[in-house]
Amino acid sequence: MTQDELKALVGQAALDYVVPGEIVGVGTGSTVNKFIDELGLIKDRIAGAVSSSEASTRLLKAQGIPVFDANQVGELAVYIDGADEIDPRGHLVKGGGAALTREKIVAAQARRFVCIADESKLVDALGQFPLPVEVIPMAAQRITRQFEKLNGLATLRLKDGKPLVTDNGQHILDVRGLLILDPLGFESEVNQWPGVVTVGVFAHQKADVCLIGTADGVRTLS
Ligand code: ABF
Repeated sequence: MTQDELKALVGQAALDYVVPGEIVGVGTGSTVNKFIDELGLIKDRIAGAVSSSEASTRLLKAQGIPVFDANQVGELAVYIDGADEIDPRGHLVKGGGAALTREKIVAAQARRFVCIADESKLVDALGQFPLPVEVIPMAAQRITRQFEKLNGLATLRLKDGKPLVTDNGQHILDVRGLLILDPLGFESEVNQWPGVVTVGVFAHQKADVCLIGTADGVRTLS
């Protein structure tokens, strides 16, 4: 099966975790886009969605699914989102889609975080994928120097030759060369560096269930 078919497989499997009549937390990325397509087919069985990005909001609205602001709703039953890396304990690297801040916010609002991904995302330890970190622009150089002390090489993410600006008006550093053996400790450490908005390690907000698309079907890790 192609990677796209594996993404479609888990996008459909995630429907099993949608609670009828509830508002669904929806992530960002190409795998989640497959889930949004499936959600559109059952839109009459849900109350709507809380979205983690402007991109997902556009796709949800195109499916005729009402989109609520996070402040309009209380606890969500479930949050469905992809990832760039998944370790054996469900700790994630996220942010390849530049939506990590709102993703972490909506994940924190849900009772259950279901991560959907193809098997290429499974790793023994986080860090091979360049770690996304959303930063306040004025702090980028100092944060870059702090990552150098951890043997990390941070580069500013560009789009059309200019610094990418996130939905929150901030910039993204992608950090190469890290080996994150203590995701919880690493997330806590980097989170408190001045100017860091969100670090793309989801350990405090790790996935409760991972649906992994494989050639033999969907593997459920929990
Ligand atoms: C999003 O899913 C991002 O945090 C992560 O980078 C992305 C993975 O994208 P894809 O499903 O396209 O591989 O939540």
